Amino acid sequence: MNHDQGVISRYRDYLPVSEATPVVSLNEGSTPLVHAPRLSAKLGQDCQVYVKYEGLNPTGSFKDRGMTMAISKAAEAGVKAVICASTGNTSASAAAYAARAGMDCVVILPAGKIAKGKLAQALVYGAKVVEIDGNFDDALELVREIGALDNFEVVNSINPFRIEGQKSASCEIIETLGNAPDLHVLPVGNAGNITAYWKGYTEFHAAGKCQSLPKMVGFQAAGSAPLYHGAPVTNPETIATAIRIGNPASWDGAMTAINDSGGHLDIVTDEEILEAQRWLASNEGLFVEPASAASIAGLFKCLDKDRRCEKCPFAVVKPGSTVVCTVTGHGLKDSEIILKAEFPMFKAKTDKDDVLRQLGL
Ligand code: AN7
Repeated sequence: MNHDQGVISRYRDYLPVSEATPVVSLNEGSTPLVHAPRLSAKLGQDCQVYVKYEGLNPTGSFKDRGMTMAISKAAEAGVKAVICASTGNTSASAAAYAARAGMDCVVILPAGKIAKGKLAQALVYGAKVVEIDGNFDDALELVREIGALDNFEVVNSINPFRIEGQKSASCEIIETLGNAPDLHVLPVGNAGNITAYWKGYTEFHAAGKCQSLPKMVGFQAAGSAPLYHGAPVTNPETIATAIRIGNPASWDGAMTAINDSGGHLDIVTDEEILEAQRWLASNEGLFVEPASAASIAGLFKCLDKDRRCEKCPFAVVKPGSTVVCTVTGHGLKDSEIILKAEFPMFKAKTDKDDVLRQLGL
C-alpha cells in the first residue's frame, strides 16, 4: 500500500524530484474547495465563489505544501538542520516536517507577535525557538546570515523548493473545477504564495490542463502594504500577524503574477479583516485566521463600487464567472483574537428554567 498521498506523490511529474529524493510528507494538500453560496449570492450574475480551505492541511496552513518539498530536498542533500524566520505558520510547518525527517529545526520569531497556537506548534514539534526583539523582516535577515554559514538549510520561501510545492494548490483547483477560475483572490505577506499559484497556473496551462488563466488579485493589510505602496515598510503593523511583513522576499514574483495575469493588488484595514473573518464563520461555517480573512475582506471591497479602486478586475466581471478565494490558515491558530473581542455569552445556574430565562425564551 502507498501510504503517501501528499503533494510530491501526486504532482511528481511537475516537481524537481527524482527516485533519489526521500519523500517527507504528512499527506498535505487535497484540501477542500468549498462552494460558498452566500458569497456567490453577493456577487450575483450566476457567478460562483469557492473557498480553498487551506486550514485543513496537517499543520493548519498552506505552508505544508512547500515544506514537504523543502524538507524532502534537504533530506536528499543530507542536511541535518533547518532554519527559518516566521510570523508563525512557516515555523509550525518547518518544525513538523523536520521532526518527521529527524532533523533539527531552529525558528526565529518576532517576540510577542506570533499567534499562541502557532507558537505551541513550534514548541511541541520540538523546534528550538528563538524570539527576537525585532519584526519578521529582521528575523529573515538574520536567517539569511545564519543560513550562509552552512550548518543550516534555510526553509523560508527564498528556498525555491517551497514555491514548487506550493504551486500544487492551483493544480488541485484546476482539477476540481475542470479549468482555472476567472479570478483568484488571496492574502499577500512575504508574497511566496501568490508567486507559487501563478507559477502553478501558467505551468498547468502550458501542459494543456486548463484552457484559461485567472486574474490574480492580492490583498495586503493596510498597515503592512509594501507592494501596494511600492516601497518597503519599516514598521509594519496589523492584527493579522501572519502578514505583518514590511519587505516581502518574493516581491518580483508577486508583481509578475499581478501584472502578467491582468490582476490587481489592494489593501484592507484590520477592521475589514476582522469583520470578514466573522462573516465567513457565521455565514459559511468556515473559521479562518485573520490573515486568511484578508482575501474575503478583499472580495467584499471588490464588490463595493465606492471602495474598490478604479483598476479592480471585479468592475468588469462577466456573468457566470468563477472566483476562488484562498483562505490560508485555520482560525483555531489564533483563538485569542476572537476571545478578546468579548462576544456576548450567557451565564446560568445548572437549571433548565434558568437557562431558558437567561436566553430570554
Ligand atoms: C495564514 O509563516 O510568512 O504571501 O512566516 O501564515 O506567501 O507570505 C506566513 C504567511 C497568508 C502570506 N496567510 O503568504 C510565515 C509567513 C497566512 C500566512 C500568508 C501567511 P505569503
